[in-house]
Amino acid sequence: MSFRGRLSTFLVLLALVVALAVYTVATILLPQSGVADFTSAQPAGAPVNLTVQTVGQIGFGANPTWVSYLVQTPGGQWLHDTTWKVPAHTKINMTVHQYDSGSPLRNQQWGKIQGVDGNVEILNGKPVSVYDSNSGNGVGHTFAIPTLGINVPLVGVDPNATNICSSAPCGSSSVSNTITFSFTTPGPGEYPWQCFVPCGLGYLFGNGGPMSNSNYMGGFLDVVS
Ligand SMILES: [Cu+2]
Repeated sequence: MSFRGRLSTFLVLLALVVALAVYTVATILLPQSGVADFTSAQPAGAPVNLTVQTVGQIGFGANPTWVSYLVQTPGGQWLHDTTWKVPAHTKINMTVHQYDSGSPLRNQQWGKIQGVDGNVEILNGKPVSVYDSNSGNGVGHTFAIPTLGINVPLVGVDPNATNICSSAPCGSSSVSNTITFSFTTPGPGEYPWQCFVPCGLGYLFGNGGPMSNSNYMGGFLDVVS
């Protein structure tokens, strides 16, 4: 084989190795984008466990400094995806791991837990029906589904903690608050959900960037029969 032939063979093989390495890193180490499908996660009619996390900066992708939600698939993988497919007329037991710091709410109404079972959230093991965001660490984000009347404030972590997560997916080594609540899905349809805290730092009134692009601070509950 000529030198040029060997060189081109070498370059093709090198490209394959590089592509394989990039693919491996992308598929194993980084959260995937895809469909978070909970329709067959549990037996039909059984409650669905839906676990998400909210992070102060996602740490990867096109906008690594943006705040974001991530969702955990039934298989345990974290996805950067805010459209969640769930069965109709089914209880959803939702867990939010909140890793971001907070601030007082612009509208104290968002501190009231509404539209979920008992109108309470369980914040680190304690039931809360109204959170006073002028106290403690304030509120980092909210989880709201306006068409279902759901509003849940996600309390902020200590901004002075030394172990604030700076890159998702965040884990138990980072400071967090755990918020759980339950609600029952209605009939089939697309139900938009969003955060109401203007958390798009650096954008006009905090409502640009992650607040006005999909897959960060808003998404859809894709309810199917
Ligand atoms: Cu937010």
